Amino acid sequence: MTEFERNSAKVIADYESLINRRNVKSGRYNGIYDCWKYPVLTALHAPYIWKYDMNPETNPHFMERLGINAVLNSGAIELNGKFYLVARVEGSDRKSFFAVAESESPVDGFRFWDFPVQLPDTCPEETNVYDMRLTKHEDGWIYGVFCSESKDTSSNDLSAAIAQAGIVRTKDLKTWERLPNLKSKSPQQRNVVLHPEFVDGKYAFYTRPQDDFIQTGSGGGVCFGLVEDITDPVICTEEVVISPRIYHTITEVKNGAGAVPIKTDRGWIHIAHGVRNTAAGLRYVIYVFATALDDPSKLIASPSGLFIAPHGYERVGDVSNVAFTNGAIVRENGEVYIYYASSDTRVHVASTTVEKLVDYTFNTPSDPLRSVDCVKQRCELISKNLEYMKNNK
Ligand code: M1P
Repeated sequence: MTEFERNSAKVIADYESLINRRNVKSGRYNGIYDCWKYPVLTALHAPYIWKYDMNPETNPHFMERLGINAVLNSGAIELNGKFYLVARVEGSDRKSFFAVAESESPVDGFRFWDFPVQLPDTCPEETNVYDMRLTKHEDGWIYGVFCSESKDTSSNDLSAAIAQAGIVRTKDLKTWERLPNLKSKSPQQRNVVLHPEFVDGKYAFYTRPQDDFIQTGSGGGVCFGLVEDITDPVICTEEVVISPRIYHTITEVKNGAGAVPIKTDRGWIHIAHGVRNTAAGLRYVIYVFATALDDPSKLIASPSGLFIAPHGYERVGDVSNVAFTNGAIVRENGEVYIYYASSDTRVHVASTTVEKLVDYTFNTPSDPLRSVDCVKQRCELISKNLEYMKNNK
């Protein structure tokens, strides 16, 4: 057996056993959602035909020719009973691209299609693309809104970049039409999400204005704005803050919309991310808030604190201490699958139901913002529990 035959056989066998591995619940309990043990996508889920030259004559050592560094932040959608993740795949050259992974199951078996998404090249200055949110819109299209990153040529800083919201649309995840980037008053935008329904007859966007590529500066949080014409997407209303950054909370440094909001009887439930600073650097966690059904820009519930934090090995990766989501699937039977990436390296799934999400969102007390009041809040819970337990021995 040649080196090529031996090594290629192992790579193919390992790949198939990874894709076919069944997932199991991790056993971590909080009553709100179940975490699943194995990541649903990692760099190792990238097909070998993306990386190796499969011809023994030109690749006798069976070397990787184009490496994959990470698979992270994925949009998610269910179509015709199948589950699709449109993941951010980062090559070992640091450039990200989108690729569709398909499965019959929401928790395992995701296999990438042979070819990554080949976006129409309408934006010559664009260097990098990432973090697509997939919105099944009531106009009949599936929209992908993503970060389009270009070099900031007005700056002497080699790393200076500009983030904008790119927009594509598709009916089948195969053919993608590129629309112009979203225009707003903010110099930069990231973490932009399209609302699935028209609001006042217009397209509604959750935005995250920012002064700088990394720092949001004067950007006050997750905002909301309307667009008249999706083929000429200009925010025509004032961008109003709907989930603000708040001192000494999980959103102090910045926050951003995540999955497309979930419509429930009680309101739109948003699964977003918040960022705080620590001596060890930024910490990204996932949090939840709700807005009104008749006015998705009106905050109506703000459960206190974080919803999902990076746990155990999830805390380590290319950008450590990060839990980030940009996709969730809500099934007709009420099951909810939240796809989140850990530390910009791999994609996990947590599962819950609409009923539990509503309970969590509307029955978790909000953050009283001061330690003394947090203690009061906890003491109230303890007292009620002791009373209840005494009377129900
Ligand atoms: O590295 C963590 C995340 O950083 C960015 O999020 P934000 O704009 O809120 O800082 C995004 O680039 C995201 O891709 C990344 O996971």
